[in-house]
Amino acid sequence: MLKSFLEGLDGLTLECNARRGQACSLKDLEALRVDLLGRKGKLAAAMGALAKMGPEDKPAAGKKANEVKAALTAMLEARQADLENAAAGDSLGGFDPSLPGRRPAVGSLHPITLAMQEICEVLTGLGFEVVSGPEVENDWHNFEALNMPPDHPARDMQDTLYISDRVLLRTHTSPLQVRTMLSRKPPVAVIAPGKVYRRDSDLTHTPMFHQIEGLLVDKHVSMGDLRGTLTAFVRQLFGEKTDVRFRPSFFPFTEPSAEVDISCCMCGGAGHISGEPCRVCKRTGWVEILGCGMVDPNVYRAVGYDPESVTGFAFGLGVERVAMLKYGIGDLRMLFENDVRFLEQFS
Ligand code: 2NL
Repeated sequence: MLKSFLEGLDGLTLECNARRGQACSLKDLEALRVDLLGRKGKLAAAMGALAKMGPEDKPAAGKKANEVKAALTAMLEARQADLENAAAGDSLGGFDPSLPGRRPAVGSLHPITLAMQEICEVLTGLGFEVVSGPEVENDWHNFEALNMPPDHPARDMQDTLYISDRVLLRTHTSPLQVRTMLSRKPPVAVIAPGKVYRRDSDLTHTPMFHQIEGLLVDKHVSMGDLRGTLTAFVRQLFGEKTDVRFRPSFFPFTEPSAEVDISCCMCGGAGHISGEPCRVCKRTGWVEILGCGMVDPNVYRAVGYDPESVTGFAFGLGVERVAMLKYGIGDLRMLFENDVRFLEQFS
């Protein structure tokens, strides 16, 4: 009799513990309290058995009944406190499930990629088509076809990264244009963006850098076309107010050749900013932006074009230089260190 009475009370404790977690409102909890502790509840029913017990069992049974009543009351009160806190917005130790989630960190494009994309967008808008090809090249596509004979100084081991006697890492993207001319008849209007490699490494040179070259070959292409095309290009890239000047220069693969300067985008061509000398253009008001020229007839001969019936222009520019000018980056090394604090400014 006593044993089953005590077991029944333990069962009541277990039941209360299980059911209080399922009570999700104060109303649910009150219903549970009435079911267990109410006047006609399960504990009251157990107490009915206590009255019928003999005097030898009554003290132990009564003591247990009081303990269970206290335990049930405490459990229900704890659950009530939880539910009241939840209603006040402070459930689960300050966790507020209605707050927005944390956004995962989102990366950004590298400034070189950004500059590359922007340059290609302007040039494709002017009618050029993007071509690509191998970074490992042979001597003929990289030098010979470009009017750079075997004794040309640029072929020196000092300047070029050779893989073997005749195989090398391309030193410019011109071999892409050579390959295009070999596989297509004129007219040709292509741009060749990509990585290029030189045996050079200091404050202002990296062994790998990025270049974009352009080539237009057709009948009756003139130096005036070159000037107009490149002026339109740099004005779209650096702003319509940009001044442009062409200086005579030399490249083995073009004749005549020129270098193009634009009015300094830092100081607006003044050479100084509020009295201080401009560090971008070194007080000259101009910055060099690309090299260009009319394609040398020897290049046409190498690729099987008739130099008597076609003319064309070509140009090349360094992407790192454009990125530094456009985004005001003062140090080339910033572009290669991959410091996240630098890179995340381009998102
Ligand atoms: C520079 C100068 C230049 C070219 C690249 C070229 C390509 C072919 C034929 C003729 Cl297939 N020319 N490319 C021409 C003039 C200049 O680049 O300063 N680049 C950073």
